Amino acid sequence: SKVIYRADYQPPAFWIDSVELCFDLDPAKTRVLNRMRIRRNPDVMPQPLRLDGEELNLARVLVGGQGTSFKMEEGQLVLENLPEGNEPFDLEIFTTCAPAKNTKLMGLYVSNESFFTQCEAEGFRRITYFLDRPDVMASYTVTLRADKQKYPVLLSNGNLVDHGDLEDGRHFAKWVDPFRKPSYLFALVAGQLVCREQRIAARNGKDHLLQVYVRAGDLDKTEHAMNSLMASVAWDEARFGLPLDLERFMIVATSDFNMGAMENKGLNIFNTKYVLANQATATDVDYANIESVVGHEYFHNWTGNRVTCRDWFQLSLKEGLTVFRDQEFSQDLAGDASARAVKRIEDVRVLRTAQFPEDAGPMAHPVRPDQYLEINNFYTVTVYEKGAEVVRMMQTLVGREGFAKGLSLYFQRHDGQAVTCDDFAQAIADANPESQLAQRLDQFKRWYSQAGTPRVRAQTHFDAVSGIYTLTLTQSCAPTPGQPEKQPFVIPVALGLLDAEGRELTSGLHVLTEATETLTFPGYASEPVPSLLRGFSAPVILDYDYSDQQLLALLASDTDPFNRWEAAQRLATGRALTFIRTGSPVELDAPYLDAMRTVLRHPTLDAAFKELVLTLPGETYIAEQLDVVDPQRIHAVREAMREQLARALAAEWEWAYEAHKDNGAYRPDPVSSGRRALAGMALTNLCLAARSSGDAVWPGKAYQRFKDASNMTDRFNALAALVSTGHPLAAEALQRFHAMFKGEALVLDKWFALQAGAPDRGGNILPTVKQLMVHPDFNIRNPNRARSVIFSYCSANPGGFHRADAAGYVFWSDRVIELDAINPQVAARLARALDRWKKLAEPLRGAAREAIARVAAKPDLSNDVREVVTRALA
Ligand code: BAL
Ligand code: ZN
Repeated sequence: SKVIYRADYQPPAFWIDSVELCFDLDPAKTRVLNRMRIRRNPDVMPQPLRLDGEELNLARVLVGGQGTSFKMEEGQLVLENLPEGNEPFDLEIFTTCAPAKNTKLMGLYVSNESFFTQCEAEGFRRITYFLDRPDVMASYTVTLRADKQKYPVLLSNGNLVDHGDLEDGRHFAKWVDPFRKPSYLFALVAGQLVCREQRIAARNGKDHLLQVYVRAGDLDKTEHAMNSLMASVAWDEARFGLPLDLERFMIVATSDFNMGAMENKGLNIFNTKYVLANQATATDVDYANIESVVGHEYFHNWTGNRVTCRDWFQLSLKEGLTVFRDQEFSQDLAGDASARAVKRIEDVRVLRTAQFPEDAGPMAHPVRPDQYLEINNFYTVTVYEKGAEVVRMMQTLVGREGFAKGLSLYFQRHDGQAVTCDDFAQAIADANPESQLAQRLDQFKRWYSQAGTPRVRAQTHFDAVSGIYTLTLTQSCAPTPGQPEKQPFVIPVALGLLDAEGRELTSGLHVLTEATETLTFPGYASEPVPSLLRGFSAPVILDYDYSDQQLLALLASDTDPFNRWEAAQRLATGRALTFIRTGSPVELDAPYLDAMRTVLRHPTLDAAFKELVLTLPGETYIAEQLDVVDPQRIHAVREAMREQLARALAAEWEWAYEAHKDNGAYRPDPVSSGRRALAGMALTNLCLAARSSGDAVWPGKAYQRFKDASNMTDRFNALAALVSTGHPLAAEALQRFHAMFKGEALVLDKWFALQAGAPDRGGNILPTVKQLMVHPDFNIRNPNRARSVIFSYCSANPGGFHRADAAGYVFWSDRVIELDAINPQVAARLARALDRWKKLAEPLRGAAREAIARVAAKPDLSNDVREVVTRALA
């Protein structure tokens, strides 16, 4: 295993024009016959053919129907005696593999007695020997043969061209994909599945068949996924003129899946978590996630599949762009400006709590990385979410119309090709030659090459005599691994100025390109209030010494809803940091509490927006603002702030609960889910206030609601209110919940996660987590279940995880090592939980280092985990 560098990219020495795959499916031993039509790449010096393969048993290799000599080198099958010249030739490879033993869930594996595949990034090589790289695009014909009773449904990419019975109770299906594709988009599914079908007519009148396949018994949970798919098809046509190019589009759900979902051409394979929903089992958040992931995978059909990546360093070409597209899709579906802003705030929250720490830690990498040991480690929030922000900035710079034009040019130029991030940026710029993007394209592309989160420091000055207001913006970016110095970025800064009464005086977009720039605004009688980085117009940290007065003014009346929310975040963060740094008692002041009260009672603000404003910044976000981190102290301060908000606003919470608790028939739309979110938050606050007063009424009401709720959102929120406030009724409610949803794996995941993520009281969570791991329903091999317990504790419960006795870290290192032997991808994700160990206060810092070193010292680690721990210790 060695480090791969972007600079070393070489085009392939051979092309594979077509592939005929024939599978005899059997869990213990599946036979794979692979017939390829291959030719030399005339642009590359003649050299041997090196095919990737992993954990395969090779039975036979034929060239032009004849046996041939071959050798194995570094796991690759090397063929030297191939026909010379540029004529195509046939290569036939016969291998077997063992899907039932495949616990990595990469390549061909068995889940619930069905077969599934996962080939991105490098899983196809676990199915057959191949040029397993995205710039080799071939036409696929796939024949599946299997026992008909056990595997009645046989699916692969494209169109079903033939099927029928065979001897011995077996049957077959033959699929032809009309589009050339890279191997990572190959898929097959075989098993006992049922499906929901929908026929749709596209704008051009063409007929399409949409299908959602699930296990029998889950069909009543497929309506929302199907609706989301239909909405996705309509949206991509309407917004970008991109039609569905397939006669048949299938989604299949599996409960064993490393990622969220996979965009295989015409045969998307999904984690059940992002398909299955009905009101009894799924929350509003689940519904929203399903909509966005179904959209995401569908949008890949153009951005990823029709135009794919030249190499894996270009991953953000498809991922950043497709995340941007799914974010826009969700916003467009959400409706009005307020609902759009709510979605934007949620996206920014993810970016700041997950990506900013990544960008400041040992795994920091550019949106287009320069090197990797294991590509699976680079399916990151940087490549995805920061990549989406980079695309969003392009849209901001060229405008919505200009961006759509740029995307059209991109497809006009590159349809059917494997290309680079440069090609994408060039197309957007070329379609908008007058734009600031086009004029500063090279500088803009530093967003692809430079890691780290830029800081923009704002300083303002008001000259009362001349009436001139000046705003000075200074950008910088801290060093990241391998990048000691950074050049200035192109930073679109949307801004506005308000007067003392909150009226907007001016607004606009300033594109910051120099290290420092000063803007002057003449003609003001009094000092305006600046509203900076509206809508979070760039993925940067904005440093500005806002006064409380300014923040209260922005919260009350900024025309930009994002910055209204941001003002509340700043008010809360500033207070939390003061309590943490000074150790002074947590006492929230009247102006802050009054402002929160006003928001909660506000006559026109939406419930969803109120819920976001009243949610305190997360512990991880607060930790990022500190140089030295004591997670338990952060947790204690945040909890104390929460409790004060609960008590001081008790009357308002009661009003909020009563006013939002009843919502009629369940619908997961933004308005009613916002109301449920606020009602749930109110209930938690009322239980929290009851804890200090000893009052039993609200916990009783929460328990009652938990029992009576007609949907999972209300039921789970009530349960969480009891669990998170540590009320004695929680135990009973948890037991009841488990009994109610015994057969519902995704609901049990919630049950596990709620307990593993609960606020720590005197060190009780780690023992709880250990108990959960011996529960009969726990299974470490199932990624969703492992995440629900182990990740909920190690990655999402800092107060419980960072224990002074280091027992959390010992648990972590044991689990990383245990998981690595089963599923390196999942293990490497868990390994990231200690990314920010260098910031921890002693003795945590030393203990964390020791735990990482303990993992690193283990022989035979996967590349996945080795890369993470090596970088952490560097
Ligand atoms: N391509 C991997 C899963 C996704 O991003 O859609
Ligand atoms: Zn994706």
